[in-house]
Amino acid sequence: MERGLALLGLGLALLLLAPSRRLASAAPVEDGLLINGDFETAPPGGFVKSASVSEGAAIPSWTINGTVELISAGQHQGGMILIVPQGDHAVRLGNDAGIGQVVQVEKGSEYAITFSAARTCAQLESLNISAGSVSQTVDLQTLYSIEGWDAYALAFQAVDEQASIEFRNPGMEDDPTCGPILDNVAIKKLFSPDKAKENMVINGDFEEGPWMFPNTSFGVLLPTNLDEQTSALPGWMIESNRAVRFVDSDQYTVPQGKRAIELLSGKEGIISQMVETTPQKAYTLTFTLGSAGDSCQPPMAVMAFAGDQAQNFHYAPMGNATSQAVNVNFTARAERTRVALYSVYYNTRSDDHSSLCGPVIDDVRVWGLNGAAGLKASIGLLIAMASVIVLVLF
Ligand SMILES: [Ca+2]
Repeated sequence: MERGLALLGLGLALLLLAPSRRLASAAPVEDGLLINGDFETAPPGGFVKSASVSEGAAIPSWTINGTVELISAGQHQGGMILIVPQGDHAVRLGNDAGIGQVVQVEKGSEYAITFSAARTCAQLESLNISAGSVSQTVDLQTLYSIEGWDAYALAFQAVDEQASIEFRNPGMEDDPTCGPILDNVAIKKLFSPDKAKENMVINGDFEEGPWMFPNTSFGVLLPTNLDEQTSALPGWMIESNRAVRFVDSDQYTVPQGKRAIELLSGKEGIISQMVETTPQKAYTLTFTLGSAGDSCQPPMAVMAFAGDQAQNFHYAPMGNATSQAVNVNFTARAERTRVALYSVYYNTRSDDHSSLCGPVIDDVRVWGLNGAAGLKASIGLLIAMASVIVLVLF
């Protein structure tokens, strides 16, 4: 009898333990759209077609705080049609209102959040994003594309097994319906690529970065990020107050691989990296300078900094090429050397003068000139091949 009770107790204990164990071992979030990250899942009562602000309306999979409204494509407000970046629905955040979702993550790992945002009618519109280790406010004043919305990305480090991702409108407008619009929220776990043996630049080919939806045509903007440890573009910092654009080969002309960076904002969009160097040693910085194939109006040029050298390069490819290789020689003065690039001009597209564009950069490398091991290796290979030929012939 006692044994029976003990077994019953054990069974109950196991039953009670089971759900919490399952919760603790929940799989981390997968790369891509968050659950209902596009706000296309209908709320319990269905989508309501009206411009009225619905206080506390339920939005599946999201928790909301303050006045958050589900808006529909084609919805009017005053004399303006509200912009829905993707599909038929998005949300608009009222004064001091927020929306959030908790995701399972791997503690210590870095993640990038990609989202689309549009402004409505406020004078100074911005969106605050907090997740894990970061809280950052993205300024929505500068419109980079004529569509009226842009995709942005920023990174955070997971400080726990769960991360609460929250978007908040920090504004306090007289008209509470003048808040930013949010859509298409996605996540991607970031990997920092290993440093290649003969290239001191990490992620110099820009192949690692935030999530990009395959069918969005405007790339992803990377706003200011002065923390090289937690960057949506691993290894790189985005200096100054404007964004650069992460582009992919589905929509743009990319010099190498699948991804590259388009420098959009003149001197206000600088990307930089501190690379390891040996003092007094000679190095060369090389990169590919190209056109994104987005009808960007010339002239296009890039200013490149490497240590104490600064040089600008005009985009002038040979023949039908869409990119050219350029290099800057420098002597390192310290154990870390800053490499930085920005666009010399403020360019816009020839087909619409409102969308910002600029030169594309890719395949950034820094290597030591003294120990040109790569060159030695290829010479060695050539000698070896010549010897084989000589042996075969004679
Ligand atoms: Ca690339």
